[in-house]
Amino acid sequence: MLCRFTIYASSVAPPLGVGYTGIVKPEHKSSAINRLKTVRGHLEGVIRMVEDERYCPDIMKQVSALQGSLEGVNRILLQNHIETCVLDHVEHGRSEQVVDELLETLRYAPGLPTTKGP
Ligand SMILES: [Cu+2]
Repeated sequence: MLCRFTIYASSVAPPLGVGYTGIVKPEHKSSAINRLKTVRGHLEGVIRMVEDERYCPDIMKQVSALQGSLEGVNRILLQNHIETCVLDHVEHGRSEQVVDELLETLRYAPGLPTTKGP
């Protein structure tokens, strides 16, 4: 796997994500894109529902389905991130930073534990 760090003009290591383009496994990329395109089509339908003044709970049900679909995209991205970027950062001696970033990233993945208490 190629490291995709770009050259950073400093002797100080940049924050994670700065100068880093990310690494996307082809299967995760196609899965995320396909799901996002499905969401886009679904969203157009929900917009039409609002324009047509459909029954509110019916619209809310569709919005909830969209949220679930988007959370699925985030799960794919999280899996990809762990399998690629996180391992890459660990290999480059940035374990402590990547753990902090990962705990922050988990906030975007509902249903998974976070560092925040109840
Ligand atoms: Cu990543």
